Amino acid sequence: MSKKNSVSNIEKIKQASDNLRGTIRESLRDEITGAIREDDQAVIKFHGMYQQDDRDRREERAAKKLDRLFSFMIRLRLPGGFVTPQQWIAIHDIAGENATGVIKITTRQTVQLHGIIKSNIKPAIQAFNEAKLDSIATCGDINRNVLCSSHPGQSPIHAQIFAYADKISEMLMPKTRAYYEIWLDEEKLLDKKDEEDPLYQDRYLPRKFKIGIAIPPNNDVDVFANDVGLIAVIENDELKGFNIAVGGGLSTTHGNPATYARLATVIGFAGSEEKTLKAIYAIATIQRDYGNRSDRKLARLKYTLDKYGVDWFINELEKRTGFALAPAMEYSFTDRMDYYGWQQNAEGLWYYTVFVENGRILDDEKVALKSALREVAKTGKANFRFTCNQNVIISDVQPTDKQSIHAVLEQFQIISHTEATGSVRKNSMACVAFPTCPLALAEAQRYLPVLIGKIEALLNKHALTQEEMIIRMTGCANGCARSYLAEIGLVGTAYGKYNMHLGGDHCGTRLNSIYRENLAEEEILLELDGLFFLFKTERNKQEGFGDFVTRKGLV
Ligand code: SRM
Ligand code: SF4
Repeated sequence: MSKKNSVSNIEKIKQASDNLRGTIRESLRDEITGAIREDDQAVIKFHGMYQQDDRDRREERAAKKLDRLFSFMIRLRLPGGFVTPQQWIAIHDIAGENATGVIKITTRQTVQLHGIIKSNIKPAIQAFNEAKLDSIATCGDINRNVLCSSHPGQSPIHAQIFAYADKISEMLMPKTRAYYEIWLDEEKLLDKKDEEDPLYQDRYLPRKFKIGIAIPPNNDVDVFANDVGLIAVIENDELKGFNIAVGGGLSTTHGNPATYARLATVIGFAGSEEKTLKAIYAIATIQRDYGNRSDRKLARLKYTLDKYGVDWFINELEKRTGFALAPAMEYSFTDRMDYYGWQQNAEGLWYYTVFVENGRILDDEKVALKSALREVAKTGKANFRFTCNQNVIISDVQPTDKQSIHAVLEQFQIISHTEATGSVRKNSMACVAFPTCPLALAEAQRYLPVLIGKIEALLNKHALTQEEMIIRMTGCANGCARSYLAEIGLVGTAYGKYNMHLGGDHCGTRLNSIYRENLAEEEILLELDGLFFLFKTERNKQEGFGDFVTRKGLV
């Protein structure tokens, strides 16, 4: 049968899964292996978990004729990336008791815990539940964690806009009780009608579905990388509504020219909450009904949009919502960086943004970040907000408590750690890659810190250390650290080899393009040395690196 006419295997698994139950219970009971059954590996994603194995130990274990060292990663659902101090302590403890101990902040404003063995998944989920945390729908063919610009000082109405992340997440949650039955021992549903799902039905979406909300002028969420991007339109501190952008997505596949990164297209403006939510829901239904269900490489909304055309899409959206979007309102982005250090919002509350290299919260030889953040949480005087740049904001601190929180941060050298870090490192991001990501071709988060050190030496040589250059690295072409939106993007092609992409802009409105292929470290540094020299000598005043290479036609 031709690939074109047949649905993919994952589609069959979803439909046969009894609303995402699969045989997960049986898989969990099987003590012979640390893995779960193959079909369940697809189903469990909808519960926010991935089966993985330690890739560093594959060879050694294969030589000993041992099974791979299986474990699971759990990703939390945190719309807008917000947790209370009590929830922070719970995450800290669960990471220590059931996982590797590292709390990994993701590029989509949530956290992942890795290395959870099969028998520890249920205790971990139950402990999360006690802290009012869940991992529902953070993976799988469904709406994922909803992003929102994280810096409360950005706008006096930040809280009002931020609330949309939660509303959208709730609206697009699956109706199945599978998560509650399997992990939280809720009684089995007798009447399946109670979980009928008009949105997802029994086939869910053709692919993952991502939504982000940006509050201009900061595009910290990289709004155009989402299937649906909302851009808040604010006039005189009043929320007028949202520009709606559709069809963003970054992933490509090496050697498959049919795949491409695409920025979302702004299709209009929704001037009320009702219209905004209705439009988002309808967009999800269009993707459900028209998305490609045979080739998963071409199943994201961006391909649906390009296949049928933007005009068709707008028409279809109008049919489904019963109203037309208004013409898009003006907006402008100037930035997408985190505002490190102390900031204050319009209500006078204080926020401290801590630099977390590649989102890895742990105590290491450089800084005891994990202990410090637990100490802060123990005071009960600050919330925590994750940013899409993989950092954490100690937030909502009353002016009267600022000094005591500052003292904790000083005691653990978090202030000096954040202040002493150079701007290029502070703006860099890497995805997880080895040893847990099964798709990694090259290192990313374990290697970028070392490479940045060498790039810093080059910047120093060319007197460019103050530049706010955005460098991002991913271990494969999926682009999880949004490397295609970096000024310098390094995309893994093989172990130790990267494609170099150049020319993204500073605010995430231009994709970069490939400059050189399959470079090893030495070649990367050699190329950058030459480019930095040109940049230093031929740039226009105030011109960013990405704009420079684009103007010069270097890519
Ligand atoms: Fe991603 C798959 C990690 C953000 C595009 N991503 C994966 C998996 C789950 C590998 C897998 O399928 O087994 C990685 C788990 C590694 C591990 O060991 O933890 C993984 N992705 C991540 C995270 C943790 C990177 C990070 O270091 O922060 C990010 C988690 C986000 C979250 O909290 O939900 C992460 N992934 C992204 C982004 C960035 C974004 O959304 O802003 C992208 C590009 C944007 C996009 O979606 O187009 C991204 N990840 C992918 C893709 C390609 C999807 C596609 O359209 O083809 C895959 C592979 C897949 O789905 O088949 C993938
Ligand atoms: Fe894994 Fe590739 Fe995503 Fe990196 S970009 S986490 S290597 S899937």
